Amino acid sequence: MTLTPRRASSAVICSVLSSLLMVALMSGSPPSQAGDALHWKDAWVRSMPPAAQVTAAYGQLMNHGDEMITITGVTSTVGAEAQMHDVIAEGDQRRMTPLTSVEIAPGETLTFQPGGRHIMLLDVVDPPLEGSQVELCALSELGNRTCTQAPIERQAPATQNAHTGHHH
Ligand SMILES: [Cu+2]
Repeated sequence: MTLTPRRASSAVICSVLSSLLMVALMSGSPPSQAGDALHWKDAWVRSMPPAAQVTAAYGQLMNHGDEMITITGVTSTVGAEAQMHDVIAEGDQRRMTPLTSVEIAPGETLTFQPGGRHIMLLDVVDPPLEGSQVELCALSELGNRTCTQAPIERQAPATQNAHTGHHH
């Protein structure tokens, strides 16, 4: 008669222990070197007509590290605010939707490009001239900033390895 309750309580202990183990595994990730692992490539900002207040920035963010990097925001010296946007199809319509965070797996590249994911620069009061450079930074979940100088261009600049599709 005592076997049944004993079994039951050891089963409870076992499930408590395994959920404690789960918590330990999930929160015990080692410190990340995300600040050094992330690199910008081919960033550029679309030039804007004099009265415009909004433009977009593009480029690639490469994760050269061996851990997932979560991008939680972007900043720029142009505009009061920068947002990451995705473009989603809704029937025949294509609509922009803000991205609060984007994960970049080890060895992967996050691409911001016309027609796809892009960076929106909002509330621009003094549009930068074509040919000038502006700063673009990506912020990671761990608080790292990865910045680049992005030229103001009318259209996507030609890239040196556009046809190889291989970086590294
Ligand atoms: Cu947008």
